Amino acid sequence: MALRQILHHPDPRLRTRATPVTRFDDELAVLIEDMFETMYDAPGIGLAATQINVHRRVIVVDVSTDRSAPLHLVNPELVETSGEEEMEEGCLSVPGIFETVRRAECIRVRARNRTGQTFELDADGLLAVCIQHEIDHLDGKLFVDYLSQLKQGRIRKKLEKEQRLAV
Ligand code: GNR
Ligand code: NI
Repeated sequence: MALRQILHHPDPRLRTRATPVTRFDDELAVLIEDMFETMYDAPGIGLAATQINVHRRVIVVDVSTDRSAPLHLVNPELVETSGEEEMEEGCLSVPGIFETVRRAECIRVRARNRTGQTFELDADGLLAVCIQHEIDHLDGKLFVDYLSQLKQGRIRKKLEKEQRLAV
């Protein structure tokens, strides 16, 4: 197992559209293990492979407070959504920024597990928000994209400045 480095906005690699997984092999199992380790270490409630510069459609999620609900989804697809909900979001790739985003309240997601078996999952609340946030990452999208241009500009400047100071 290994910790992987998380890319930070405005890194252009976060804008990559991930491609579907076709081989359910040991390399995939290792990727998923590393993603859990990296997510728990951060700590965060979700992580998309995009964030560690692996452009394959894989996400991990655990919205519990005691690491008791790990979920991994390979090639996740929203098959149904309903309602609307606003929640304050953060992102490990946009550190220190927390803003309200409107998303679907209830979702049904279809995905495969690490051995390639298909399953469906119904989610609402924080889990539904988190899964939508992670699927966005796989499409090269960040939660800040939903904010006004003014806010997006301020956030970009703040993070660019922090990254200049960090080197
Ligand atoms: O740790 C995270 N918390 C969070 C809070 C509200 C909405 C979404 C999230 S996901 C985030 C981890 C992350 O960046 N995943 O991509
Ligand atoms: Ni994120």
